[in-house]
Amino acid sequence: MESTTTSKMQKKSAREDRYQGHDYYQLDELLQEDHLLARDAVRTWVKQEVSPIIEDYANRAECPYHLFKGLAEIGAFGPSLPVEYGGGGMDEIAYGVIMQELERGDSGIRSMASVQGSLVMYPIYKFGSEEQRKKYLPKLGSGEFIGCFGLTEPDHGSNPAGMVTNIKDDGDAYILNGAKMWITNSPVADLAVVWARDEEGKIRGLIVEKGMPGFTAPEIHGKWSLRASITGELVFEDVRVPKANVLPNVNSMRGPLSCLSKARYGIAWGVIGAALDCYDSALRYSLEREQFGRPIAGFQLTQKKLAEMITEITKAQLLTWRLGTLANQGKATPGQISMAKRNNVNMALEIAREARQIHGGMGITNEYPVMRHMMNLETVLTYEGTHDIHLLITGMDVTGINAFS
Ligand code: TGC
Ligand code: FAD
Repeated sequence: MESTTTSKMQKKSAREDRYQGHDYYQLDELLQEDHLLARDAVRTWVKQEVSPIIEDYANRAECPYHLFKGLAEIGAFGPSLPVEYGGGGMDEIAYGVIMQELERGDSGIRSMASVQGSLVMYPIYKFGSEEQRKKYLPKLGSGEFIGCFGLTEPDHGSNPAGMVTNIKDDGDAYILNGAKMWITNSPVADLAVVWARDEEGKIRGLIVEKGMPGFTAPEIHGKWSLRASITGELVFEDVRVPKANVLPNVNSMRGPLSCLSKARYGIAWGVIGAALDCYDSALRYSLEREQFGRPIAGFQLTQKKLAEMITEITKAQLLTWRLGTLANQGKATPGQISMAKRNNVNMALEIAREARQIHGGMGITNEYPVMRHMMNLETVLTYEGTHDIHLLITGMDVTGINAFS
């Protein structure tokens, strides 16, 4: 027989989402009306579509990819790409606040949007031919097609330039061989933007479509993190990819790395959402939970945690707002983006851990969002360049010396 506690917790897993946002430094005054409108629309959508189901999907390690269409409708795919190419025609700060609200719901939901917009639509827009743009971008922007991005390989993660996936010329096509690992959305994707080495050793980008003979995308199981996001491999065994599917305007690592810059920028904003959700939950819980005859929020040690959380969130918000302003002017450097990604993900992870402590034993349950955010953020700390790789990027930027190899 099901215990009362279990059934109560399962019912409560579709918890009420009481999040209202926190703006300690009145940073909303730095945002334009269209940013606030976009932010509030996505916040409402997350409350309606994500919060009621996310604990359940994460618990079952299942991806709610029925949300793809809704994400498209709220303009989450390529918010800063031109409208005629399936984007939202907004600026980089709008892109940032949208990612923040999505990741407030779940890092995996933000991942869906990051991959589709910044890692699939962006390279096709930036490096593709006009025919490729017209063929793929509207369908990706509307959520009719799901895309994925294949850079990481089993033996080349932090060092993607070492990739061994390769193409060989075969008349009107290339023959693609190799494998990619840890690819978000690959098992459900209609197409993959794949990076491979050509016979001259140059890095080329290809659009590989589902159903091409020799192409498979098996799912990776057993993740304790990003459980509501689907991850897989990409396996290529003599796949014949028409030359029309090769991105014509890129032939070096600058191509995939510039896509990463776009996505890392979105993550720097996104994780503030996860941090805010943890802070929000911890603040509310600490005011409601009593021990020793008073709310635990009244103890100095709890206040230290909460005060430090909102301080770090505010610093991260200021960092991303400035980064967004630079990005709008076309001046944000890869080094600045690395600094923001590294700082903000670490900040969010630390806040999730502190928030978990404030919730005591309840903090490990799915009645509160903190443990899910905490587990998700372990992935976010690693993908799109690990915490240490971003430190080395900053180190190289300030010293001029490469400490990678
Ligand atoms: P390096 O020699 O430094 O640079 C090669 C060329 O690229 C340029 N460049 C960049 N351009 C734009 N944005 C960036 N971030 C750039 N970084 C470098 C650079 O100026 C140069 O241009 P040119 O014209 O002189 O050729 O390249 P390297 O191969 O030595 O790279 C070094 C390193 C370690 C920084 C790089 O490999 C790296 O960032 N490694 C981390 C790997 C990584 O982040 N992988 C992410 C995979 S995708 C993913 O995780 C998706 S998760 C999605 C989700 O679910 O949200
Ligand atoms: P490694 O590179 O093997 O690193 C292991 C450890 O060694 C790390 O701590 C790292 O910091 C450290 N290290 C490595 N080199 C150095 C060095 N020079 N100096 C000091 N320390 C070093 N990739 C994609 O292409 N597309 C995707 O959609 C995608 N989605 C992902 C989704 C998930 C859930 C996960 C977990 C990963 C995803 N990735 C994706 C891959 C991700 O980008 C890589 O996991 C990441 O770049 C690290 O590579 P690795 O796992 O091979 O670790």
